[in-house]
Amino acid sequence: MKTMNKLIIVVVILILGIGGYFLLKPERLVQETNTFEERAKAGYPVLMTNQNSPFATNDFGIPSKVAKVVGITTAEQMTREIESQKIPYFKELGIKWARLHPNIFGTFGWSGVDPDHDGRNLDFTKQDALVKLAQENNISLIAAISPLPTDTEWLTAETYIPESKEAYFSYIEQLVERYDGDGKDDMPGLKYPIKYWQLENEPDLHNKVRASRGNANFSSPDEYFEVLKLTYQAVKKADKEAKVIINLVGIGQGIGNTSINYLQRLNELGVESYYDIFSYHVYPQSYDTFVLRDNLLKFKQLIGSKPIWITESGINGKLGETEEKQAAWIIKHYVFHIANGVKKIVWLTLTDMSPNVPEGTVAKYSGLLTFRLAPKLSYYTYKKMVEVLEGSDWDNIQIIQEKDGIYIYKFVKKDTGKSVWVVWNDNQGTRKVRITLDRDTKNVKIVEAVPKYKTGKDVTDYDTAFREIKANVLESYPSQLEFEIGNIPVFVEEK
Ligand SMILES: [Ca+2]
Ligand SMILES: [Ca+2]
Repeated sequence: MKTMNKLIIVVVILILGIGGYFLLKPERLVQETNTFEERAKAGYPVLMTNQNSPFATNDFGIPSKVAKVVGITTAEQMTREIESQKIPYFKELGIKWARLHPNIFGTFGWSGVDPDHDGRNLDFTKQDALVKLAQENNISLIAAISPLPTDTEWLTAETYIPESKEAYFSYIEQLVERYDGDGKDDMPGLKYPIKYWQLENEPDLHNKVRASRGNANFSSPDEYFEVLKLTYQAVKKADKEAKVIINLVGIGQGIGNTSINYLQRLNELGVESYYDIFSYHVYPQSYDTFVLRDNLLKFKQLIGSKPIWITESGINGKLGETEEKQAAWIIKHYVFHIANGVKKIVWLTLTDMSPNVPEGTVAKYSGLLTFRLAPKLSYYTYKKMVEVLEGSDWDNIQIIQEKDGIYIYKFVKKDTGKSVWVVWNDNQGTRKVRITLDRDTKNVKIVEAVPKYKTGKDVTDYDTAFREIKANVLESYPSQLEFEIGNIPVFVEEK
């Protein structure tokens, strides 16, 4: 703090009494505290206990279509619905992050807070309710910004680029300012600020769909870049620390190289100066790890050193596929990506989609619960995964093996220093694997990551639902562990 400023504060405080201190404190401190730690000490909002957890789901808000069907029109109704239908599962699964899609009821997209699009008199009633509900339940939010937030707008809008750039800029600036937790114009009672803002959901897919209907420019890379530049500048103006996330639909799912071509064009335009985190979606039509690897490498080649998040993911569990396959894939998907540098992975949905959704819809059966809220095997596997891996040192994961269809990774728990290996086998039939234990490891427990039943309905006791595997300890130093593995991933935990 400059001496002159200090002097002015002291003088004002002397004149106004202690009220003068509170009058001046927020603004002064805001200017000078740049880190979360400093702000915590200064008594400002912090969200950082959750910060590094990679486990997230998209399913905290209510999709606007669903809200319409069940008749939700107010913030109170929305809150009650989320409290009863979603929060209990977030808690039991141990998930601390939620990403808010732009199409939810109470969206952070432009129409959600400023329906007349003039950048003035923003109404945050529904957004505040979402933020309050999240922080009361120890959930941190990733929100999506969009010039066109509703389901139908991107299908029919004439232009993607905001008519008034000033109004759009003002919407973003006020939005970010309200939830950044710097003490200036914050939501009253804000404890967990929003520091991650994703611009738009799958703009490349929107472009592809609109092109097929005769408007090839709509949401093109050039248009997205235009909006991104505005967005990035407005976000940073309100909050230097905030991170801007760009998003693409991903590879596969019958959309070929749409995302790759789109990203190449964005790169030509100079996109790297206008985002902090790259994100894409993962809905493969294969349960094999090499597909995940192939897609990740393709994107990595195009984004330099930017961090990567996966902001939606799921696997269909197509009709006729087993619950076991879906559950096993969750482990492969999370562990492979986390070990290869992906910092957050958002699971699309807690529950399967409504029976009215057409068969073949890419994520219809990707829920952890059935549409009737019965836990599937994947529910217990997700819970187990969070239980075993949460609190790992995420910057210190060893890739032991990624070849011959065998994948072995080693995590270290930050609080105890104990190791956890995750192992799976993508080959048909069983394979023998060997892992070398740490020098001081005495006991390990090997547990399958998927319950030993056919469906989640058969699981009556979580604690005894997972099969333990016996291993041979080979005469060597450090000890080696040898065991057989089929198509269910296992955790090897140091005890
Ligand atoms: Ca307005
Ligand atoms: Ca603020």
